[in-house]
This record gives sequence, C-alpha cells and structure tokens, in this order.
Amino acid sequence: MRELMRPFKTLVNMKSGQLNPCRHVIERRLSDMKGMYLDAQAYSRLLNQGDKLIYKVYEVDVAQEAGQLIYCTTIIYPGKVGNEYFMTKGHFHLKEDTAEIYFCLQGEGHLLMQARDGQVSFLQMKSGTIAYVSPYWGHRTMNTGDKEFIFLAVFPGDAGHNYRAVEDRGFAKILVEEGGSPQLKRNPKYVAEPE
Ligand code: S6P
Ligand code: ZN
Repeated sequence: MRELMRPFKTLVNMKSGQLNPCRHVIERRLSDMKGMYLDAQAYSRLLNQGDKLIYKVYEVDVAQEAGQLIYCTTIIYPGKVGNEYFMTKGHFHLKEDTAEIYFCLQGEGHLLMQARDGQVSFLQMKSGTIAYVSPYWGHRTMNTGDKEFIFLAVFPGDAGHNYRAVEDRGFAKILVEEGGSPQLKRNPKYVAEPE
C-alpha cells in the first residue's frame, strides 16, 4: 500500500502574501510579459527604465497529481503599462474541466475570465472576496489599486497550466484606466477561437 501523506500546515503572511514554507517562488518581470500589453511603445519605454517585477507567486510543496489540492499566493504590484494595469499572464488549465478558488487577502484587483466560446466574465476583488473560477474558464488577474493586490488560489493537483492559448490569442478584453477608474475594453489584438 502507498505510504500515507501526512497532514501539514503553512503560514501566510497576510500583509506580504509570503507563504512559509513553500516549494518555490515564481517571479514574473516586465520582460516576461512581452506582447501581452496592447501599447507596445509604452511597454518598451517602461522596459528601458528597468525590468520591473510585475508579480510573484509562492507555491506550496504538494504533488501535482489527482486527489491533491495545490495552493499558492500571488502578489501583483501596483502599476500600469501605458494605461493598462499590471496583470498576470493568464492561463487555461491543461485539464480544462478543473475549477479554482481565489481568495483576496489584500488590496484591490479584478479577475477576468474567458471561455473558449468567447464568453467573458469579470469580477472585482477586494480583501475578503472569494471568487470561483468555474471549469473551462481561462483566467487572468489585474491590480487596480495603489498597493499590492494579494490573493490565495486553490486548485486540483492535476489541473496543470496552459499559457500557450493566452500567448497566441490574448484575452478578448483588456482593463485600462480611464478617467481615474478601471474600464473594460475590447482587445483589438485578440484572435478568436475557431468555431
Ligand atoms: C494557478 C492560479 C494562480 C496563478 C498565479 C499567476 O492555477 O491560477 O496561482 O498561477 O496567479 O498567474 P499565471 O497566469 O502567471 O499563472
Ligand atoms: Zn489557474
């Protein structure tokens, strides 16, 4: 019989989002986000000023297999490329019939979700908000506040991540600041899924 996995706990720093212990920390910088922002000139200008840290992920050490639940914290720093808010790359799960829960710990942000048939869903998040990402929906988060936007994510161990779909097609919508508030706009660079 397979040896039982022992229960365990981790500690999340509610202010910084740091998870302890964690398996690894992923850092995504501006250079990792090439082609993801609409305003290519604003992207180059900002990159010339330095390769800013856009977001960071602390991931728990749990096997990536069916039956497990993986959790991690994401910290998105405040800022914009042109008028588009700092955001995550965004992904679909490789096993697309897997859901995910996002629990906001700090700051303010938005969760943009998109289904393969073109449907879009958009949720505002603040400290205490629990968002449910239903199976089959690609998801990306943006920091729309002026301090760090921090959330905890929990998802099935065998979900996996497909970044390719978002890199190739983008999201149908982008989130920009207009008149001092976030506005959802059509992304002219979006390539729709074939029927
Ligand atoms: C994982 C979950 C989050 C993201 C994280 C970074 O399924 O959705 O932990 O991995 O927010 O976003 P991304 O799109 O770079 O993985
Ligand atoms: Zn996910």
